[in-house]
Amino acid sequence: MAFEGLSDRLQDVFRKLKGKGKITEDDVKSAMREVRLALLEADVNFKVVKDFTSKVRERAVGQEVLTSLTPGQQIVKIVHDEMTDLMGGSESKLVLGKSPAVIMAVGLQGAGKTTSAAKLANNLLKQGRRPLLVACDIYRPAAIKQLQVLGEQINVPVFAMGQNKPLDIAKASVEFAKSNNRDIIIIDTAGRLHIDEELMDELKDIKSALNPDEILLVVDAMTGQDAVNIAEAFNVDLGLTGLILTKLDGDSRGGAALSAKAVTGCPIKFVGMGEKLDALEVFHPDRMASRILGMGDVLSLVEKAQANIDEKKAKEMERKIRDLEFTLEDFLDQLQQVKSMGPLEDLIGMIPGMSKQLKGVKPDVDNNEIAKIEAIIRSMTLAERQEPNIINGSRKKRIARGSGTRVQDVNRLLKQFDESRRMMKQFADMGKKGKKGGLSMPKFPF
Ligand SMILES: Nc1nc2c(ncn2[C@@H]2O[C@H](COP(=O)(O)OP(=O)(O)O)[C@@H](O)[C@H]2O)c(=O)[nH]1
Ligand SMILES: [Mg+2]
Repeated sequence: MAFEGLSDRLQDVFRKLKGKGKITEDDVKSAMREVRLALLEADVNFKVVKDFTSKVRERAVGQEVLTSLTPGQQIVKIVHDEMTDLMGGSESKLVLGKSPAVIMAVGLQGAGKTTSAAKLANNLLKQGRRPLLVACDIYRPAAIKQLQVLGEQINVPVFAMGQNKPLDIAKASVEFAKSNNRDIIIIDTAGRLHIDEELMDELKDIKSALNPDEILLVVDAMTGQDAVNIAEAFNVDLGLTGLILTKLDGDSRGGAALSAKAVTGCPIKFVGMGEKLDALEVFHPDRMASRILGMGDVLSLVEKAQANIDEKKAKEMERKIRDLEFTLEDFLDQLQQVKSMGPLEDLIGMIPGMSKQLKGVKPDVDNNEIAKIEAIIRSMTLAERQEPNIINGSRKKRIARGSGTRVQDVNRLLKQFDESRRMMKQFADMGKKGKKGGLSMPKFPF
């Protein structure tokens, strides 16, 4: 995960302050000196660092005293707020006007344009839009093929015209979108190893012809300050509307995420968190600041859970729980959903305090535990899943044999299931009495 070094160092700084009942100006000064070093080491632009620390120092020294916080917590809060501000304050949404709306992905070679274009199409598709991917990187035949393969994976059509001029392809794609009822065009453009004039001219021509709603620069977070310099250059020539910062799942030091907005004025709109096509996240400055400061990222966690749990199914589940109709079959279904949220390691990293504690601990156990439970339920007949009471001794033996587990394991699962079913009913009843009454996530017995 990116930011690890920065995150650790900042947490050390704050730990020193936390125990203190009173914080002197000297404490603040020395803390800010360490924050400054930590940021510079994370490859944050030095001018940005200077502004940042002086803002924090000013607020920390002349701070309004919040009675609910200790002085140490107040400084953490000030740093958090200023860091949020630094990264743009609040989320910058895509602004898509006309139909078809046009999004252009630009950037250097290898930054992640093609992948991000497909990820973005995938996100928009999930929001009920009808995107069209357009292959304007004509210089390598493999680039067109790459986009076509990705498009196929997510069921989004790809408009390609071989090695025709990118400008002509872009123009033709608008007509194609209109006659094929696609409402968003996402143009994957060519990149070079360095910024060059010929490429810039090509991009400018496409821009003037299509008047894109969004021109998103895709930059690799691993390139640190270089990413910011690249962004500045593209912005001067093209007028960017936002950035997509990729490879934040790698061990980037984080400098690009922290400096980009301040240096270029362009907000980061999305971050790439992996090679898979669902690994593009909306960038939330406040959550990113929380993550960097080791405050966890509860909101992202909640959102992730929500996106993966089918709303309708959840409602139906809630009703079943309330009426005690919740069966092992449903339980299995929910396990699938939890699994679809991704590896437990990722989720754990987002829970406050957990990432630090669990560093180096392999949560394999839990994944194995899930696999075991799944195997046991799969070895049951449908009748058994729906009416666990009928599972007697000989049935248990059969189930254990079928799932490669022991009778004790089957017993434990049945007991846990029974307990959690009772607990869930209590929660559901409580929810019903409360204002909203929504069980968004079931409680699991492990
Ligand atoms: N780990 C990781 N890899 C990424 C991410 N985005 C892109 N990549 C990888 O980076 C490489 C270059 O991506 P590509 O989309 O072809 O770059 P392009 O030349 O700008 O079109 C590919 O191997 C991608 O799988 C990301 O967010 N995380
Ligand atoms: Mg490409």
